[in-house]
Amino acid sequence: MRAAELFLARFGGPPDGVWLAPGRANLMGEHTDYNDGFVLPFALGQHIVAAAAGRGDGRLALGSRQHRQDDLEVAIADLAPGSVTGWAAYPAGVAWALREAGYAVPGACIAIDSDVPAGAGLSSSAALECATALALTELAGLAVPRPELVAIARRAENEFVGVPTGIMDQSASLLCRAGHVLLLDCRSLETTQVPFDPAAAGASLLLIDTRAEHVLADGEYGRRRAECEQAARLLGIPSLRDLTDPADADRLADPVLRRRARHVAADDQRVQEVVAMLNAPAGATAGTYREIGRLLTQAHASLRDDFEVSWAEADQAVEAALVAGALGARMIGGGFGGSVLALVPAAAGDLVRDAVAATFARRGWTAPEFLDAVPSDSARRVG
Ligand code: GAF
Repeated sequence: MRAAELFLARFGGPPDGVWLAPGRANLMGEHTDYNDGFVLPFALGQHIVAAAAGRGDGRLALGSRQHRQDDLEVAIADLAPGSVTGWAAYPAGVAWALREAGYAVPGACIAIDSDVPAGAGLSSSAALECATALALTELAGLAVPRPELVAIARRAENEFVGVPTGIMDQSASLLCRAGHVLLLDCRSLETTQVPFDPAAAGASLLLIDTRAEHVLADGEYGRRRAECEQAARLLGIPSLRDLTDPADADRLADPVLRRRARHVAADDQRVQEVVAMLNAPAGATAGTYREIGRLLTQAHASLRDDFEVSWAEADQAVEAALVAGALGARMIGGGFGGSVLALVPAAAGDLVRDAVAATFARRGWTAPEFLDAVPSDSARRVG
């Protein structure tokens, strides 16, 4: 990517450094993070890249290859929630959140480039926050521990941009390790790196961007959060994390709340099952991945029927992938658009792609995009 060239063109000199932060996919545990539950994401090999230089006048200047018309320059002291909109709200929000956390950010020029497809549900927004957070803190010589940076990036998204997300995406971008999935307990914030290498067992991970753009801010995500909170209140528990048996959701009289609670409890359980299988003393075998595939497909049904966040293109992509030989597949992320993650025997990769593409073509839908998902390292300095 060419963030450094963009920096030169936009700001007239070389950057002091270049940082990148990855997008993420989530193996298991969807809509569990804001219920204090468990998630199992991994970082992708696709990144947001931030080329940046410090400046001492308290101003933040931002440019992006993907949003050329929307350059921005502001005084950090003037930043307040709502004061910046559009893509620049994410990096500006990080400068604001750092300031709110008591860190002095002297100012910076930042040029952004990306190969994380936007709107694909792969957390390009969290990656933008995390690349900015690393650049701003390292330029200012601030040693902020990663877990604190996660919280700062999330605060930028929740309070400055105004999107009520959980903590999964920023955690994935800042804490994941190549060849692993990250087990995150969203209540204690304890993290465990779990070895995850489907290639060693003859399988691979395929992301299918359904090209139905996903928008978290449109109200459905917030509505799901509110429903979960109400379900927990009615069940007399602090959060749905505490519903350890999905069958206990039957105590809820309201059928919608019952379904929401059942999904969350069942997905928390599926996270634990996948982790137990990956950590089995015998190591992960082809059989392990077949079983993980089965759980993926089960999770899709739960997201579609109980949590009701799936969309037509995702349902069809899952179905076509399974018919063509995938071990399992499910929608990932917030829902209502974005991507499907399929676990595929290496030999069936082309068949699955062709089958999904043909299904979309038959329905006259925009052709899907395919991406190999390789569990990769978290955010870092690269120049
Ligand atoms: C989005 C949110 F940003 C995450 O916090 C998480 O809730 C996810 O949807 C659903 O699991 O990516």
